[in-house]
Amino acid sequence: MSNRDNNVRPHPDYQELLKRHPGNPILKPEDWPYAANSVFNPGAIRLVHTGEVLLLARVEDRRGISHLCKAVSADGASGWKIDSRPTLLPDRKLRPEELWGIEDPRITWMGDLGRYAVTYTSFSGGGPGVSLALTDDFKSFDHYGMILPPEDKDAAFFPKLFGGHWAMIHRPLRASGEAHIWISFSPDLRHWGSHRILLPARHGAWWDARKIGLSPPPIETSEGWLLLYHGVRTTAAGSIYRVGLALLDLENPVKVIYRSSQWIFGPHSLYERVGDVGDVVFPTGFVLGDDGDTLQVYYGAADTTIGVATASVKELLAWLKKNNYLGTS
Ligand code: BMA
Repeated sequence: MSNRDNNVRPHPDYQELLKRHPGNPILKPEDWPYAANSVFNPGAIRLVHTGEVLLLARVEDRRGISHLCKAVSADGASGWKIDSRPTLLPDRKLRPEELWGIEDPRITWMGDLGRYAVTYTSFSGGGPGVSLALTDDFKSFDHYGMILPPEDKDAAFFPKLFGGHWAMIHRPLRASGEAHIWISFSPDLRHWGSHRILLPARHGAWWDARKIGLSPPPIETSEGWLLLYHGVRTTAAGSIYRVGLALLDLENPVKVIYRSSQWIFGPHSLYERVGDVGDVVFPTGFVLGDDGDTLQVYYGAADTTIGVATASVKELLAWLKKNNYLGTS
């Protein structure tokens, strides 16, 4: 542990682009209506019909197996109504690929389908892969099963079609331990192809060397698709999970326009530094405010609790342009 805690602010030269909510962590295992070891890495969406914020949290029990549970709030920070029972449980009989649980959901509203898509990690006997379920109400789910085999995770859909094809970002892992961010396309959400690397991990001492992955689903802005992505820095004391930015072309999302040189958000406060897995901030969801600019970013803190931080899309884009470096070395 370093001396960084809740009371120590970053140097003023570092612009604080993501501002932590003063009530963080906003959701903790103690808040759950039933026994939970940890609640973290939530998918997030603003419900189309009510405007409420819905989180689908990863809940880990004391066997080590995760399931998903929803929490709904009017302002996205307080007054959470949490399901009294798990919302989506792994089912090892019906879906054997969910043997060791389901984790880290991302949610996209698919306007053309009029349904929500939940992409999540299924922890199978052969490793983690990407699964998909569609839902109208977060009560019943249409399961598509595992759509990308192990090892793959950190997947989310774009909300729109590109030339008649759906697009998904995901993160396969190589046997060497290296992991880049990929993009793939599908005519039907079930069969995926045209795979290619979108953002390669950097090399050497970089904050995002060797292993990176998508954080929340892509955010549509007037200048392109804004990505928040996590980089994993391996140190003698363990891994540090931090978050950077990239911007993709609006019409052609395989084209990367900018990529941040520095990270914009890292483990800093005590609840991010200490927990089941210390030094982890892991954003998995966002909602955009009515002003079309204010982002609420939801993240897992130290694989134990859930935090929210606020950012301005305009500020993020302006900063990204000034801190752009597309190289990898
Ligand atoms: C990653 C993910 C997350 C987790 C993070 C830190 O590999 O699988 O579920 O938050 O590790 O432990």
